[in-house]
Amino acid sequence: MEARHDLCGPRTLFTMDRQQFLLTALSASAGLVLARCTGAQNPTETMNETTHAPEAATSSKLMFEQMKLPYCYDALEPHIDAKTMEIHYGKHHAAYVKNVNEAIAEEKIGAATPEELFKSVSKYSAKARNNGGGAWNHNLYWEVMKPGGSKPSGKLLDAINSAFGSLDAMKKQFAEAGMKRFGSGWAWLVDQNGKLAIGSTPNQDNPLMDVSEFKGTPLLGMDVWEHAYYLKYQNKRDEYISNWWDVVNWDAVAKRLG
Ligand code: MN3
Repeated sequence: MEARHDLCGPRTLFTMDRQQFLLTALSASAGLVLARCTGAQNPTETMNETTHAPEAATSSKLMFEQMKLPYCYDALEPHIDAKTMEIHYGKHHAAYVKNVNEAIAEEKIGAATPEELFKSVSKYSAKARNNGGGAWNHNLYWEVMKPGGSKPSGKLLDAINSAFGSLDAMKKQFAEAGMKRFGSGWAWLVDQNGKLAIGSTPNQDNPLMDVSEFKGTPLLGMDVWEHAYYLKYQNKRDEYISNWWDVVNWDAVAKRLG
């Protein structure tokens, strides 16, 4: 496969083992652009074996998967630094995926999809709720970012203007949701039966969960846990949020709106 982007500087061809081949095939089938990163910036090197998708294909049980990062750890710099990305994706997210899959097995959770699990998440353990949210929310977070970002247009921009008056007004309200979330959590732009709305959830909850006060179909999600920004921004969550817009992939948001 020919890389369409040159995000990661000089690189050499690598030999794929079976695992990498499967990941590559999956990513290609999902239409993702594979960024072939080098050395420590290769996200596949930190992926936990238990998080891999091929196992899910052979299991009838629900299994969360950690998406292949479609860009390198340093690709969102200077807004999000490489070290934060490496730890966030390789450690935090990988652990959520591993732990929710453990909880599904331990509690014999019969849901067929993450959405189905979230709809009745109050029936299950804190382990299932926190790690299920963590696994799903971060896949969305990686997906709605890309190097250089993009701009909303068409139907999505119309929906934003209709709900909030303007893109700037929407960004202001979203930033406030992120700032007002005390402690750890997420800010969300959601679709509520055709109307866009903004809100936030604590910890790793999301608007698909029955326990959430704020509900809807997530279109855009911003992680406001300190682990998402502390290395670079320390206590300045407001700076992380204002810089984050420069890496938002509005094309991915538009796809979710459908
Ligand atoms: Mn996080």
